[in-house]
Amino acid sequence: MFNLILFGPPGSGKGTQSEKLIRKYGLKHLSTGDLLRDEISKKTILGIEAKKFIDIGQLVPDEVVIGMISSELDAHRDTGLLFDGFPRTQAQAEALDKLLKFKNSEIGVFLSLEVSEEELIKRLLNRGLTSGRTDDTNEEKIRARINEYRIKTEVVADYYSQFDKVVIVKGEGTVEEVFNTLCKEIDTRMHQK
Ligand code: B4P
Repeated sequence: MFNLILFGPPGSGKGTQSEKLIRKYGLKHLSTGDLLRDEISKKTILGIEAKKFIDIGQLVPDEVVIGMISSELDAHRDTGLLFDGFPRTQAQAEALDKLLKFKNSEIGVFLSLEVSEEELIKRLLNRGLTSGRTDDTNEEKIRARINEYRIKTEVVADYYSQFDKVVIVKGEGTVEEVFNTLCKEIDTRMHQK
């Protein structure tokens, strides 16, 4: 079983690339953003709580996200997993390690997409024109999300680099170009196993 983390700032293309990667490698897609938006649309207690944070560009509290991921892992015990947008804090990374150890599994590779701040803002404002996502509607919220990423999320890459799992990938270029680079990195790591 091969598990991977797709990492990067908001708008770096995690969701876009995940869709293609799960099809190619037969992985189960675990996007905490999608899971949270699903809870919000169903107006569950978890969704109502999460919405307060997402609407102002902040991260949802760790305990909410970790509880949600733990149930998802239980539901997909035997599938290779692609983590998209998770972990986003060091506490989430440590919790994920514990959960995977318990399943006798581990992360195969941590792929980090790099995109300039101006390009991120351009992409998200553009997505906001059609997505209906409250967190994509204006530049101030988008900058708040990027700021959360710099303060709370970037440290997650340092955490995984101590296990020699991190590969930095250029996230600019066409979707197909980025996809081909990601596939090359995954194929190399998969064949090392
Ligand atoms: P997410 O749903 O994870 O999404 P994202 O960071 O906004 O975007 P992503 O990187 O997936 O970009 P995409 O491919 O769509 O998070 C949303 C919010 O949920 C967070 O801010 C947070 O509040 C909360 N949350 C989620 N997980 C959490 C966690 N673990 N802990 C706490 N809170 C959590 O691409 C963006 C746009 O760029 C698209 O329009 C796409 O078409 C375009 N694009 C993609 N690749 C391109 C390319 N190569 N060239 C040009 N455009 C491209």
